[in-house]
Amino acid sequence: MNTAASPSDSPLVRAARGESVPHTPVWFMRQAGRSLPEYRELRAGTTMMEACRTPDLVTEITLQPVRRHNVDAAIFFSDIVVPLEAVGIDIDIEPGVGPVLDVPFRSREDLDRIPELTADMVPDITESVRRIVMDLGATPLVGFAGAPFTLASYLIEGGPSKNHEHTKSLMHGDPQLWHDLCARLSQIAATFLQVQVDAGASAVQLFDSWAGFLSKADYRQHVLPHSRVALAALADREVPRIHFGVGTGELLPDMAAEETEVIGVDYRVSLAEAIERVGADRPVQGNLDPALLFAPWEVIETQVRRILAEGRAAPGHIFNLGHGVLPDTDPVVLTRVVELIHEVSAR
Ligand code: 1CP
Repeated sequence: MNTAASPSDSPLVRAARGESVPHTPVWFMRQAGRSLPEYRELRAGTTMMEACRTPDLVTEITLQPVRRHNVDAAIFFSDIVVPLEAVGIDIDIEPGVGPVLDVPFRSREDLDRIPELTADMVPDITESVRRIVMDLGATPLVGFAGAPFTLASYLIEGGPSKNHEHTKSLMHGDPQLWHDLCARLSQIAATFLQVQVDAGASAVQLFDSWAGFLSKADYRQHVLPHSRVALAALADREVPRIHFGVGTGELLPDMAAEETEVIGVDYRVSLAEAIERVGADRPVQGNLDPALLFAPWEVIETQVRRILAEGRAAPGHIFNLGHGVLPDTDPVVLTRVVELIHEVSAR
């Protein structure tokens, strides 16, 4: 539902700036993907990485949830490791697993093998974004990148990790190499975001999915400074920046110390508590627990109403889940949630 004349005047962008909105805007992390039968059909026979680099597929997959659910934004269909593959890293996205590397990155020589990302390495991303933006009209496209720590974890562990032990061991055992690696990754993340914005994305989100595994001290010293560089690289583009991490309740005040426009909140902290932690002058995004989409409708409705009410304490609220849509989620429920949010929050 978007009656704005242009994406820059859309409810999502207005909420991110703390301006008045006709209703609370909503989109869902992982709204494109396995919860949609039309996605599964389109993806059949194509690897995830191939799909991410094919503008026809990226455009259609990005638009599918917008058409179906009437959400207030599209999220660019790609993956946080796409820019790593684009600079020549041998990385794959395995079905049911996620990003994997045959040879993990753990030494100075490994780092020297990672070049900087330049826009001419990802012409397909520019093309995909341009096509999507043309089709979306006044609905904004959210571009995204993985934050340096989360990207580093995949590179160093060689795939998804429960404990991030090699990553933390390198962070503390060779802080100089850690910082050099993260500096390179923040350049890659920044350029990936800039390419999307320059092609027409109206907002960006930096995903630091695994930051919740860090102590506050490690986050401050070894991680946040690099995310800051990636976020600051967008400052002159004048699009709202959303900074999101999973399990980051304890880190919210530090995340809010950055100049980003919106703080993403995961589902482990209530939105009311999160607003207290980030300060009442900051727009927030979140935070329905994606697992609750499997509960009876009355439960979902109560939670949605509670989150909308709590969100009113912030100058802007973008409704979202506290993490991505789970693959077995009934898409009909997602559409109903969007309707409910639009109805309850209409001003
Ligand atoms: O076969 C498939 O359908 C592949 C599943 C899939 C999809 C649909 C992966 C593999 N990535 C994606 C797309 C994707 N990834 C999007 C765009 C779609 C949308 O949001 O609607 C986005 C924003 C991401 C970002 C991403 N990839 C993150 C950050 C967000 C998050 O969920 O925390 C992370 C951590 C990844 C890595 C990744 N890629 C894929 C998987 C299964 C994972 C996670 C693996 C793990 O647990 O470590």
